[in-house]
Amino acid sequence: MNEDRKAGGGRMIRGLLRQRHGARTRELIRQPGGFGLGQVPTRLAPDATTSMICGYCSTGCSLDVHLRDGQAVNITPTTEYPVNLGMACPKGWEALTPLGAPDRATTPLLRDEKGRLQPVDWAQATNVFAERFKAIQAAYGPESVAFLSTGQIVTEEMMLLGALTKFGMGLVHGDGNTRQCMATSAVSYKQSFGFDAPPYTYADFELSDVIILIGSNLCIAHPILWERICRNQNSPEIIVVDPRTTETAVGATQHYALDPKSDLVLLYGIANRLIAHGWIDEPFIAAHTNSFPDFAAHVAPYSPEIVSRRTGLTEEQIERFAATIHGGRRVSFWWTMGVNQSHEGVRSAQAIINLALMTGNIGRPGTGANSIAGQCNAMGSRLFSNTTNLLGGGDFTKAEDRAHVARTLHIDPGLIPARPSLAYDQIIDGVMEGSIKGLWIVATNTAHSWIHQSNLRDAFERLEFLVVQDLYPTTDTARLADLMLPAAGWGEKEGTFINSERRIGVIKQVSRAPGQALSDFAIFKLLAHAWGCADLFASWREPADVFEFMKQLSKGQPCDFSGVDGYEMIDAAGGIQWPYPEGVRDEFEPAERRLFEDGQFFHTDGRARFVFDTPRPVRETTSSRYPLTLLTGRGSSSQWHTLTRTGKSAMLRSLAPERPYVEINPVDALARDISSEDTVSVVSVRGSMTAAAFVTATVAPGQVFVPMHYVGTNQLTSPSFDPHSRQPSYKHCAVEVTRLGE
Ligand SMILES: Nc1nc2c(c(=O)[nH]1)N[C@H]1C(S)=C(S)[C@@H](COP(=O)(O)OP(=O)(O)OC[C@H]3O[C@@H](n4cnc5c(=O)[nH]c(N)nc54)[C@H](O)[C@@H]3O)O[C@H]1N2
Ligand SMILES: Nc1nc2c(c(=O)[nH]1)N[C@H]1C(S)=C(S)[C@@H](COP(=O)(O)OP(=O)(O)OC[C@H]3O[C@@H](n4cnc5c(=O)[nH]c(N)nc54)[C@H](O)[C@@H]3O)O[C@H]1N2
Ligand code: SF4
Ligand SMILES: [Mo]
Repeated sequence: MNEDRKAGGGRMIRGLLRQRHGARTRELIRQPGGFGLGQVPTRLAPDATTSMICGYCSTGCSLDVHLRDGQAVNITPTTEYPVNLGMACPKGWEALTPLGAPDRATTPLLRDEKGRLQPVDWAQATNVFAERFKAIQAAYGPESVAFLSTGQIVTEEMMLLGALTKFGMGLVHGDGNTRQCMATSAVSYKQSFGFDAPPYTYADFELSDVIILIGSNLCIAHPILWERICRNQNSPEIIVVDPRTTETAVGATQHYALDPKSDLVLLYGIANRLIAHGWIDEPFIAAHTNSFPDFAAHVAPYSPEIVSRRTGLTEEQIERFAATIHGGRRVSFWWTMGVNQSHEGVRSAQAIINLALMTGNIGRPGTGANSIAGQCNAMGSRLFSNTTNLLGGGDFTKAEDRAHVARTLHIDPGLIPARPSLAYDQIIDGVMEGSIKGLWIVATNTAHSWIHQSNLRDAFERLEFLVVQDLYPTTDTARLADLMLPAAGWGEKEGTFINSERRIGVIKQVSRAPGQALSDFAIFKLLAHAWGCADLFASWREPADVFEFMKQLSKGQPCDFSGVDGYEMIDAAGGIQWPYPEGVRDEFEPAERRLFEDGQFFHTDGRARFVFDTPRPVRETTSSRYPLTLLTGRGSSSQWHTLTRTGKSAMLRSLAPERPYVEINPVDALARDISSEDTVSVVSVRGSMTAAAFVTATVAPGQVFVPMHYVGTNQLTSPSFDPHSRQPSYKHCAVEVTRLGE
């Protein structure tokens, strides 16, 4: 029945296309998988209820989707899922609404001679894609075309995109929005543990007696994880380290409002106190780490007096922080963008890891040095996007890793580049300098979210061909496209996501994409045909085939999940955390698992490393002209990034201010004669935005905060990057705020 429905839908589309297009399209649509998910009705029974993972944040809640007549009509949170235990945030409840938005892209759009985007059919769109990018490669070399992708499509699609571009189209450079977000965590873990491996399970939120949140506004950005903390029965100490008095800080038992970007100094200062008081786990350090003596020598100068001067915290606060760690039996350290988006994010994240290692707070329930991810599939992109890492967490520069991928995918190893990609900022620089002339952007809104927008817009003007693949032709990036490809969204296709605690979960098709929009998977397949490299992907018929390749690629890696049979098994288990290797199921059975319980890390000697460095100055300090420090981040739990999806829901819109706003301290407001609701201009040396003033003591004097959800925000931000992860430092630049006329 379900198969019949699928075939019936497929027939209809095929009929439609046959009438419209010529021999080339007929040839394309005869290929298996050419047109697939996205256009066909769901495989589910017409009135089914099914569960699937939410398509917004990395928490990875499970949602029950209720169908009527084969179409999803409503959502309730899944009660039996180990992640969300029956809870969901407003975005999850409203997840279907953006799919029905009136501005969904329903056909490919091509810019005509007059500069207008005009509807074209898929045959024309895919041919133009191949012709234009091939012509650019012929003129400027294969590396003159690059792609930018995402942590918001299913892993199977990321893997197909990474393989198509690099093994089929001869591209070397492609990065993703995960660079803006998780690059720092990935590099930190690799250097400290030997693999990009967040060690925790969410139950640790409930098992800790001291929970330390650094640069994380969990209440807003991961509300269900905050709910997990609220369920903790140990009356935990909750420490929040954030320059702002966030919603999370208000809910904490201790708030350390340090000066922006002084985390590294503070964390070294805490290590200094722990060592001075003898509050360290010497047996753990001796058995499972190396380089501790060097680290101890490094932090020796970070006395409370010096740290107090450089962080703005008092010596008593620094002592109390250290004593709280010592007083806990199960101490967990958690961090997000306040740490990662920094000019010294990697060393700051590692300073957190060092505190966990030196106190033996890792590998036990309720402990860990735990990076919380951002997007629903950031963890999938870290392993399978084929950008920084070779598919499956390998290394492009290692011949044996390339051979493993070539063997698994049955391709010639010579097709695999022996270098990783340039990072996002280097790709933009390449566009600016003219070495990159063609760019393909998939599921990210670069023209809003990238740092230092005026530079980005200049760079984009130099592109010869820009392709944007999105749900909406109305995004700031899609408006700049020469070719816009209409994609199916979450709920209109299938595959898997990996959440923050390494749990693989399944996404299903519960709704039909509008018009001619296709799943990203189907679009990539069509483009492979148009490019002439479809043979490479002949056995990649649908996402489930790619999942099999993913399993094989993971084999022997710390993320090995070769023991997972397939989507049905994941569903039945309530998600499965990696590792889950073949043949050893019993010991991998518990629903909640953490890493390093045996004290063995992933470096060849089995030991974790203490990595540290001298703190560096910020790129841009305040001045008399720009006397305020701008912080940016998430504004509310109902707003998602650039608002392309959440902005479509009247309910979600009603939960947050629609007008851009800037939070400013009463002292600074008074000095500028600014009251709440006044229209003000926020100006940096690079650009300006207009906003409503929100006078509030939640930001300290000398600091202001603007949410990232408004397109003006990144007109202000300064192009500063961590040298190891190349992650942008979105949360620090110098601005002035002035009142505009009445
Ligand atoms: N509602 C909602 N939820 C989301 C998202 C969303 O857009 N909307 N996005 C998702 C994604 S992709 C991500 S990456 C996560 C981000 O989740 P979070 O990282 O928790 O969110 P942010 O607001 O970006 O930043 C967290 C905090 O860092 C603080 N901060 C700024 N500078 C510093 C500093 O120098 N030191 C310290 N210690 N803190 C500092 C800010 O004041 C802010 O409160 O959220 C995810 N969840
Ligand atoms: N100033 C400042 N800037 C920031 C940050 C900050 O804290 N401050 N945070 C940074 C961080 S952590 C992140 S993660 C980035 C996020 O930045 P973006 O990735 O640019 O933000 P989104 O709005 O999530 O953009 C995703 C796009 O993909 C589209 N889309 C959704 N689903 C699909 C799909 O299935 N297929 C296709 N083809 N398209 C789809 C959406 O419509 C949307 O246009 O922003 C970064 N920018
Ligand atoms: S917390 Fe995250 S995963 Fe859960 S419902 Fe909200 S957006 Fe979705
Ligand atoms: Mo993110």
